[in-house]
Amino acid sequence: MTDPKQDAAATADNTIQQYDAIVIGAGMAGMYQIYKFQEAGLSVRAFETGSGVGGTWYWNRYPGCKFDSESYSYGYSFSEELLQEWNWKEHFSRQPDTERYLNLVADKFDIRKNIEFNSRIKSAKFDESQNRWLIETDAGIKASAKYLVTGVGPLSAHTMPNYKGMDNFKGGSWHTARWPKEKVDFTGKRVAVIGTGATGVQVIQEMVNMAEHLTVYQRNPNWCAPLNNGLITDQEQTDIKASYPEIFDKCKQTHGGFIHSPDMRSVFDVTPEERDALYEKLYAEKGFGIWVGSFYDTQMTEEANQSRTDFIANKIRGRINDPALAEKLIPKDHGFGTKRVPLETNYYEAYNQDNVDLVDLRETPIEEVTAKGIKTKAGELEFDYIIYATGFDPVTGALNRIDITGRNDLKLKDKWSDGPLTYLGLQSVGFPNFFTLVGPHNAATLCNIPRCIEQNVEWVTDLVGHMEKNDLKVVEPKPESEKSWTEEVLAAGEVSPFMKVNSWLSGINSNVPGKQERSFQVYAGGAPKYREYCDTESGKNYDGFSIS
Ligand code: NA7
Repeated sequence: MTDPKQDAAATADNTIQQYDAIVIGAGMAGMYQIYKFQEAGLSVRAFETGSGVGGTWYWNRYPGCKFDSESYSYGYSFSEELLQEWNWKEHFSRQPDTERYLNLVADKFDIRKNIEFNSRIKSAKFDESQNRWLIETDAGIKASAKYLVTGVGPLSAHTMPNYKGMDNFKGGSWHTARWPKEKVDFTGKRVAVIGTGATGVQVIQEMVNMAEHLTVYQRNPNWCAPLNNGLITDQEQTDIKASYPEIFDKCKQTHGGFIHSPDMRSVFDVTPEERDALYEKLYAEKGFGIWVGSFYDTQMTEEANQSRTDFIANKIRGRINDPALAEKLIPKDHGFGTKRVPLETNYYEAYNQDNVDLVDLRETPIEEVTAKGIKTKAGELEFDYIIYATGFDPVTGALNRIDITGRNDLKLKDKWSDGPLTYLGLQSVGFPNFFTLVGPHNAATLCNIPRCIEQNVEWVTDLVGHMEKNDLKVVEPKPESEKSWTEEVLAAGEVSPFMKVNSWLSGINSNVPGKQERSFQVYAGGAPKYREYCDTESGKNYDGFSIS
């Protein structure tokens, strides 16, 4: 292993810091990777753009930002002491509490000392003569390491629309993922929110009670379902703490790492009354049950999904006073659950309030943003604030924003220009000793993410341990491994409902050149199957990799 001091002295350019491993990002993946490398005795340095830990839970500080997974299924599972020490306040934790939790983790496991904050890595290049990665930050910091691990997040590269005149707006304006740290007072203000994905839905339902007037600009509606959040009572807290092993065991067995598992009956094997009774029950329960806990085939075929889609459409109709408005909020081009389902609290009821208007961008597209507001062909509306809840350049987006160069000057961006090519969504040929946690083609992106983060990190740490123990220098996938994994990803995608509609899950972002076509960015075969592939690979001594 590298002794940073000795190596720094040995290198010709002693301004280059030397480590065993560099981690990009100090979100939940990066933090756990730092901890595992520390535990393994490696010297590690993480570079993080933000001024604090948390990644997603650092940047997304908009009102209403919270988990859609049950809090106790989302936190780290690796430390029993941490599990017993931390009290989740709500069944679905809000961002401020989650950020506090992640800061506690950073302090408790002493990882902050190994993080360079306010540092964006702009380039990473593999030096074939040394078998080491050289990174450089925006601020000109240079560092070299044997291993480079990315924890950049699948939804961190936020995207703005390309409307004419956006810079001319004189009011306050920002993307939800760059919400100001200081409190903004919306009392008496006119606010516009553009975008109605999971983020837009969360911010709209809070903003309606904060602003004097709210105008929602919706391009396509999403199917939303109730979150049914609540405070965790003392008794529930005790029960949760006593049942963590069962909670995590359950998550391990389900397709997406959630605590909800499908009803193994076919929707066609039950009477319409039994069918609707299950939908009613799930609609009244907490979290994603209505999405992933329904009849198993509702997530498999359009025919099976139809009754659930009709059920939800009727729920929406029942919650909105104006029937014409309700129809605008009901998706007509895809079935329930074929995109990421936003969970909500009184979202539909918000549209019954006098201080809320919906602008349907399919009828009246935005022509330009003016100094005072937003102009469509129906006229100009004036605002004090414009909030962009317009999503992210998915999965490869954050990696593409770094200039990553492997062997023979091959750029990762170029290699993946027609779609990612990976082995297990963790490595790519030509990029030795380089690992992408929650990367493209990885099951973690379609998962209750921390559950899959822990699997990714532990697997990478084991492989690095194997390298160190056997004094090995480089690891990269064999071309045939990459080929067969990529085929496996495509095959799983072909039958996945998520790949049949446009959303970030199918790789679409209308604001990013080159992301207008659906592409297979995620492994849709499920977390258990993915884990099995990874375990098989390590079980056969990493036979799918070239290691030297
Ligand atoms: P999403 O789910 O990608 O949603 C983005 C929203 O912004 C969606 O309603 C888009 O409409 C809308 N959008 C994007 N670009 C534009 C432009 N140019 N004009 C108008 N509207 C636009 O991102 P979220 O942040 O809500 O959620 C991301 C994930 O984070 C979520 O799934 C959770 O897992 C956490 P569209 O549907 O494309 O018509």
